Amino acid sequence: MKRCIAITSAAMLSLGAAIAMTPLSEVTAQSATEKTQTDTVTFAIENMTCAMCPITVRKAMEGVIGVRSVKVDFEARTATVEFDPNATSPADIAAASTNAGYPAQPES
Ligand SMILES: [Cu+2]
Repeated sequence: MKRCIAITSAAMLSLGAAIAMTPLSEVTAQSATEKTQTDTVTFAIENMTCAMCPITVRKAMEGVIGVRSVKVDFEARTATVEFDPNATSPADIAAASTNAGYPAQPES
């Protein structure tokens, strides 16, 4: 089973530092259910000035078909979005927030 270990290591490396903190169980669950794929992207959000702004951003992003969950961090000025990559894209999600008055940029 040396081969399996090598493949796993390569996959882990390619995931990069940002996703390295993801619990292994979550990664396994995602690859096991490829048909219901979920991507997670964090967006930098501009113009959030008060506690109500994150709610507007969240509602705008949740209105995009394919978006599964939105977590807005007011302090960090970010929104972390889980979505079905077969139904929508980071560009569409960013556009929804931008159209609501909060320009969003996917972070890489
Ligand atoms: Cu506000």
